[in-house]
Amino acid sequence: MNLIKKPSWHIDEKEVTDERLFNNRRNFLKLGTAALVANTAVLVLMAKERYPTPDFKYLKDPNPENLDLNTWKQITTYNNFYEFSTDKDYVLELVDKFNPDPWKVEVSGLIDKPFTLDLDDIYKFQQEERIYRFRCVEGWSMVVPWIGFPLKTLIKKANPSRKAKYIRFETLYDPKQFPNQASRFPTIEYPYVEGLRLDEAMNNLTLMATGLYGKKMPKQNGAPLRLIVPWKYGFKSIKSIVKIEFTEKEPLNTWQKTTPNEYGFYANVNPKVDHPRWSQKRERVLGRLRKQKTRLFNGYEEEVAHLYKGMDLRKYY
Ligand SMILES: Nc1nc2c(c(=O)[nH]1)N[C@H]1C(S)=C(S)[C@@H](COP(=O)(O)O)O[C@H]1N2
Ligand SMILES: [Mo]
Repeated sequence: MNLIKKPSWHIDEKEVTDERLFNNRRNFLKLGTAALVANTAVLVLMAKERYPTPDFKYLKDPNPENLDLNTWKQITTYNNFYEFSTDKDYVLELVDKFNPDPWKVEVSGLIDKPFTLDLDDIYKFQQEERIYRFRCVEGWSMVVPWIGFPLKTLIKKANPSRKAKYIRFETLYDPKQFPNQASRFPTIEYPYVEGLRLDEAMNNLTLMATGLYGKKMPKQNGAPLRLIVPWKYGFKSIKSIVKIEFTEKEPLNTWQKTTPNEYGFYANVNPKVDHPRWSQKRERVLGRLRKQKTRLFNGYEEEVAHLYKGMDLRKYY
C-alpha cells in the first residue's frame, strides 16, 4: 500500500469529520506547518458548524492510502438497494418508511451459543475508520471513509466450531419498510443473502460498517449495519443485516441464485474476467469524467491474493 506518514495534528483532529476536512487533511500534507495550523482551526470551525455532533468516536484509519475521497453527497445519493428501487438515483427518495432503530442481529449456526446484538451492542465494538475503494460490478466506483469494526472481532466473540467454513448474511425482510419486497414481480428474491468463506471473513480488511464520514450509516447505504469487502464487487457488501449464520456449506447468494451465468460466489474484482455482458477492464469513479483502470482485487492484492492461491479465478468468479 501507498502509505502516508501521519502528521502530528492527526490526533488532535478528533471526531470532527466533515468531508472538506477529510479531503483537506490530504491537501495539508503539501502545506507548511504555519499555514497548516491556521487552516486546521478554520476548517474545524467550519466542520463544527455543519456537523455539530459527530455520531461516533472512532480510531482514524491506521493505514490511510492517499486516495481522493468521494463526497458525502456522491456516496449517499447514488445507491444500489433493490429493496427500495433498481434505480440508483431514486433510492434516497424511498427510504422514509425504513426505520433501522431499534434493530436486532441474530448470530447463529455452528457456534458456541447463538446470541443477538442490538444497536448498543453493535456500537460497543471499537469503531474504526477505514478508507476503501469500492467497485460495483456495473462498472462504477468510489472511495469511501467507512466507520465500523472488523468482522473478525465478531467472529471471535461467536467462537465458531471447526465445522464452520462459511458465513451467511441476510438483509431484513419487511415489505412494509421495503417497497420492492411487496412487489408481485420482484427483480430478485428477498431477503437478500450474501456469504463469505470464513478465512475471507477473518481477513483484516473485512468490515462490519456502521457509518461513513463519521456519521451513522445513512439508510440508503444500508443502515444500521452492513458488510464491506473492498476487494470484491459491491454486491457482496450486503446491507441492513439481521442474520449472521456460520455454516458448513457455501451459501447461495442472491445474485448467484438470480443469474448464475453472470454472478458467482466469489465476485473478486478482476479486470481480466469480463462480465458476460460488459468488460471489467475499466471503471468510472463517481464524479469523474475519465474512466480509470480496474485493478486485480480492486488494488488489495497484497492483502488478499493468498486467499485464492491455486484457484482458477475464471472458474471461481
Ligand atoms: N440488501 C441489499 N444489499 C446490497 C444491495 C441490495 O440491493 N440490497 N446492493 C449491492 C450492490 S450491487 C452494491 S454496488 C452496493 C451499493 O452500496 P452503496 O449504495 O452504499 O453504494 O450494495 C450492495 N448491497
Ligand atoms: Mo453493485
